[in-house]
Amino acid sequence: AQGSTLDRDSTTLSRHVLQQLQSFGPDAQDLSALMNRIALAGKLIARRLTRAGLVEDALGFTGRTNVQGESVKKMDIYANDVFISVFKQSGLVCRLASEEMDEPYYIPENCPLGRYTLLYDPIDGSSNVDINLNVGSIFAIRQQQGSDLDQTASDLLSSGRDQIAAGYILYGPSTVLVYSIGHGVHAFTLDPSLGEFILASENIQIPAHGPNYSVNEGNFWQWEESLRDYIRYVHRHEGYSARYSGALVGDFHRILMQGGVFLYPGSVKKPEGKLRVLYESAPLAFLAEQAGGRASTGTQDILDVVPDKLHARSPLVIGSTEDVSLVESFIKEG
Ligand code: AHM
Ligand code: MG
Repeated sequence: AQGSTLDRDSTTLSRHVLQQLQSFGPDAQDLSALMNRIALAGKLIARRLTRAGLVEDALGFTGRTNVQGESVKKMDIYANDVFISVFKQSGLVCRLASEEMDEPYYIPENCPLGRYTLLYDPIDGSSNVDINLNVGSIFAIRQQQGSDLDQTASDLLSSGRDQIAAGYILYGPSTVLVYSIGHGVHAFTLDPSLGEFILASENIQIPAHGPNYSVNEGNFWQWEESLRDYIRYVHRHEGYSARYSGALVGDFHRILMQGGVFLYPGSVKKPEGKLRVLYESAPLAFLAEQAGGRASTGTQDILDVVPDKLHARSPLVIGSTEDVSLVESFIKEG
């Protein structure tokens, strides 16, 4: 028994990525280095969050608003800078694009040779930070297309099928990193005493149907009638559980592990909804499909959406295949 515990503890994230890549791909060294850097970012952010109530300048707002007009929190900026900092001198990433930056950030010493772009939401669900509830970071890796010498980053406006890796870090009671490089979805738990992410579940499959439905029903009267009909359907049928934390990563993690559906639909006034395609919806859609689930705008697969700008939004319906299809069937009829 001791042997198997040791074997499990020895399956670290970096070993896992290397094993995957030995069997599946040529860019092994690069992707393994990228994942190690992302893991380091996760550890740094987790450490800061754990102490947020104790250290000065960790909680509350900066007084600034971001490109989307949202108030920026100190933790948003800290986490945004962590990702930039861990990729400096990596030689791999020339550009980073995030929710907190109007334009992509170029790391001059990595350009133009750095072949990858990191897209990320440094702290997703940041309204949870000040009340000590779970938040997450979302990331996607894309291969840079062309030289982008004029720094327009126009090659990023392409579909989610161009992602080569995606994942998230969930800062909950424990810190969990979930990733896919296109060969299944795997979850790791941070062992703080080792400072390593240790394999927790391999090849996760979303059940075809699940009990959870996760949506901000406070928006009920702002939705199209067809969507309200779906909610009415849920209310009239047994077996559903409402679960909504206000942090997408946590809500999606529940759906990934237990099945069901998460929705952030458009409203009559904001048909695009709230969530951003490139660094929120598309990375999670990549994971959902890799886990045998689905992600849709309601009328189209999220991975087929081609954003028209860096911070473009789209409605999101994600989770178990049967539950996503049910939502789509209401939208189609409406
Ligand atoms: P954020 O990245 O600015 O925190 O916004 C995204 C978050 C998601 O985590 C969450 O699902 C959603 O916004 C909650 O929005 P609402 O409060 O409108 O329900
Ligand atoms: Mg977000």
